[in-house]
Amino acid sequence: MAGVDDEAGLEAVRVRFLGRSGEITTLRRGIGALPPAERPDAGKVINAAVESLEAMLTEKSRELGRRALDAALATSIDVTFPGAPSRAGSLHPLRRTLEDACGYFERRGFAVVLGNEIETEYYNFDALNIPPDHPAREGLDSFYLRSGALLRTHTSPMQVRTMQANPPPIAIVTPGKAYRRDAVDARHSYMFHQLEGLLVAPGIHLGHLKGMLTGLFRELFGPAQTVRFRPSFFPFTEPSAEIDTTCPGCAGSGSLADGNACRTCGGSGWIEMGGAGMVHPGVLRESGYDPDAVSGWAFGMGIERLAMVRHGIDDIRVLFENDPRVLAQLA
Ligand code: 2NM
Repeated sequence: MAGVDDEAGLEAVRVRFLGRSGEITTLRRGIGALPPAERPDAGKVINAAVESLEAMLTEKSRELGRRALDAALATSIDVTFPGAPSRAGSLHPLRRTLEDACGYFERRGFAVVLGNEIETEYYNFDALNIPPDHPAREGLDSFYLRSGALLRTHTSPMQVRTMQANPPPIAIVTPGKAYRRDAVDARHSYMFHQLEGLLVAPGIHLGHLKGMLTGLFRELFGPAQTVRFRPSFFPFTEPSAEIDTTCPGCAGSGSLADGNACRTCGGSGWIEMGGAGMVHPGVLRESGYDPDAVSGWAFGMGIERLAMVRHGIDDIRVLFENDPRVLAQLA
């Protein structure tokens, strides 16, 4: 029985001993030829042999059945087994911040305008009142193509293009990629995402922008945000300002609960989010608008910076490495 490893082998054993001309069957038939006194004992011995053989055959048959089942399970799919739960994906934190910021402006009547990342020097610089000797124009600061075109250094070219194609009033935001020849570190990347806004109509002033930005930062960072303008300079705006908002890391106090200076804002209570100003009369004129009839504000900020402040990220590279474990935390 030890050598039997399939049902056919088992049947061969059964036939050999218990079949019609099997060894035990033959012995049993021989009982009638024995002297009557010996028949009962011979019958008992034979019956015992049959019983024990049948028990062995049954046990062996069960063992073969178990082995066949194990082998079948090892190579087949158990459709009743619970599946591994599928992980749901999520929007990248940059995309979510971009969509939330654009949504804020769209709900207030602004149109979202997208455009080419390859631009001409005219739209990227000249039309924006950026002089020929400006450092941004040098090949060291911007990516030029052999054709003389370049990767846009901001999304402002789309704002000029939109003004040239549409009479005032105009209310747009232009989110998208911009490129500068910066070395990559915790705060810089050669590619980043910009959100620029533009509102041109009769009587527009910086107070309108301050109100819009206050609402934007409250939506992205929390209800206690305020906005501060600091004087600055850009060729395409006059006057120009840096945009600060209440530091969400210390609620504008500049210090933490333990008495130490807030590390997010360096203790000032404010963080810089971008630049802004009243669109320069020369830019309006170049766009076909009359600077005596309309005025407009414009602003620009980095979407990476917005997302970093929003999520408490201190290194811009986190947003480009796309480690799924990090992205899952930011979902
Ligand atoms: C900024 C800061 C200030 C800006 C100006 C214009 C345009 F096209 F209307 F002239 N678009 N964006 C602007 C103004 C951008 O980024 C820091």
